[in-house]
Formats: sequence, structure tokens, C-alpha cells
Amino acid sequence: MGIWKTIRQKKRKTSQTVPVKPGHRKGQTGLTEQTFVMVKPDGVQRGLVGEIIRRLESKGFKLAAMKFMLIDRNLAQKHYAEHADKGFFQELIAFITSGPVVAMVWEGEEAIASIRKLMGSTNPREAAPGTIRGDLAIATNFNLIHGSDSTAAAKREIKLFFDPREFCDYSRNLDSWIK
Ligand code: RTP
Ligand code: MG
Repeated sequence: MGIWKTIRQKKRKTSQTVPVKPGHRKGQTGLTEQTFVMVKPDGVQRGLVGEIIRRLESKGFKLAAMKFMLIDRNLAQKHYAEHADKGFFQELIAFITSGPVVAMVWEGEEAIASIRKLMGSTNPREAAPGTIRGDLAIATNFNLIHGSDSTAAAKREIKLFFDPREFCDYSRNLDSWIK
């Protein structure tokens, strides 16, 4: 009887070590953001849509909206308006309209800056290993992914590409393990 009691007590102790949902929010800023992300035509052509989405999903970000689409010249010029006076503008417009893209909105804590970090530098040869551009691309004009670079840009670009009805409002059970 004494032995069985000890075993039962040990079992109970062991079961207490099973992880439980953390009750605190240490390290969380509480700044949940949405950002506009696009797999560019080179990413679609090279079959890297899944790989790029996998990296954002694995990090813990949440997909809020997504569509496979062709960008027309008008939308391209609006999207890249900040570069209108640059020497590479016409080439950039031709490239971004050259084939289908995957337009997305991703959501999460400090998602704008964090996804820019996952993307890596504009020039893939300067992008750190471990980043999308650093691991998967070589040329600046074939750098696979776009991500909003500021709060204002995210707001503007999301509105440019998505109608509010295209968003799915849903919750994920695993969020309590991410934030
Ligand atoms: P993106 O807007 O596409 O996310 O890229 P980014 O912020 O890292 O770079 P940005 O300076 O906004 O440039 C937009 C895109 O233009 C092409 N580019 N070409 N030939 C060049 O010197 C040059 N510089 C930029 C790239 O496709 C870049 O992503
Ligand atoms: Mg940019």
C-alpha cells in the first residue's frame, strides 16, 4: 500500500511537469500589426510560394487575407509611387506586372518590422543568411518578396490591394503559445 501511494504521488508529480498555457505575457509589446506582403512574379515562377509562406507561418504570424493575381500597370504605379523618379522605375513596373503574384496580409506582434527582417536586405547578396532573400535569391531585381516598410505604407498598401470583405476574421488556438 505504501509503495503504491509513493508511485501515485510520483505520477502526480510527473503530470505536473506537463506544460500549461503560460499565464503571463512577458516580452510582449502588445503591438499587433497588419502588413502587406507579396510574393513577386519571380517567386511564383520559381515555385517558392510555399517556401515563403512557410517561413511566415513558422515564425508564428497569422494570415489575414490572400489572393493570387495579376497586377496591372495602374496598380503597379500606385504601389511603387515612391520610386517614380528612380532610374529603375520602368524596369520595376515591367517586372511586377510580368506574371502573377501572391498578395497577402499577415498579422502579428510588430509584424511590419519583423517581416522586413525575415525578408532581408533589398540586395539579396547583402541579405543575411537565414533571411528569405539571403537564402533564396541573388539579384536585386529578382528579390522574391515585398513587405511594407512602415505603418503608413502598410495601411496604404493593404487598402490598395484588398477590400475589407476579403479578410477572414478567425482565431487560432495556438496563439496562446505564441503571444
Ligand atoms: P520592396 O519595396 O519590393 O519590398 O523592396 P525594398 O523595400 O526592399 O526595396 P525598395 O527600395 O523599396 O525598392 C523596391 C524594389 O525595386 C527594385 N529595385 N531595383 N536596380 C536597382 O537599383 C533597384 N533598387 C530597387 C527591387 O525589386 C526592390 O525590391
Ligand atoms: Mg520598398
